[in-house]
Amino acid sequence: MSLLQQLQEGYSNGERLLAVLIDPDKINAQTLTLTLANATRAKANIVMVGGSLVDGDTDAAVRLVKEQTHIPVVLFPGNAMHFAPSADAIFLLSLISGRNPDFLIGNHVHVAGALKRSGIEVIPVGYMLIDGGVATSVQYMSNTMPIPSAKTDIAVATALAGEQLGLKAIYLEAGSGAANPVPHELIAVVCRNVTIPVIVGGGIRSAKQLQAAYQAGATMVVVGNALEQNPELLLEFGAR
Ligand code: 1GP
Repeated sequence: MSLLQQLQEGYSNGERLLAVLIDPDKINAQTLTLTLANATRAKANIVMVGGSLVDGDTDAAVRLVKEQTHIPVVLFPGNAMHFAPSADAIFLLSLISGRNPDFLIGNHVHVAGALKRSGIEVIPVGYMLIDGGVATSVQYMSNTMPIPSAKTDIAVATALAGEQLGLKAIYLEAGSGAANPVPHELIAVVCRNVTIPVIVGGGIRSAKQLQAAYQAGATMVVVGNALEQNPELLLEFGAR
């Protein structure tokens, strides 16, 4: 079964899927080993590798992760340069909350041939930045404004447009290290209005916040920053 099929099945069955995000620039060998061991114990469904600013070698990071875990690795690219053929799949992000053509289609054109030649699974995702209370790297790097977190009508219309364009999932992103995760109400109203899986990430630091995102209807929740600081947190995320 492809990863997209797993995501869709998770959506249909109301499963609570978990993604662990690894930033290739912040890999510390000891923390990585512990994080991946805990990810297995917490039954994480995927390991995402990437970020909005990656300076190092993404493919080397993916290979390092794959040496240590059987959990599928999905690329989370900040731009076309972050393609790594050794990953199992890529979230091909179209930044539909923004109006920067480079992140809607430009980078995709640059990497399209390499993606096709590699045979990697491509999962087209509508990526939506939601204001998380602080300016985040992804806002700066993409030169786009997030949707204000109280403007649920704009979020719903954007997510619907993404679904109507044929994107296979919606990613509600408060930004890595956000002060506030995507609000429960916004997740809930988006989930009520689309019929594709919703992925939620950014600023999730506790089991309570994780549960809140699932209760609001998220099919998959992404956690990164908090695990860099404390990989043991993953053990609390196992009983979700
Ligand atoms: C960021 O959604 C992811 O792109 C995860 O965010 O690092 O804040 O968990 P955190």
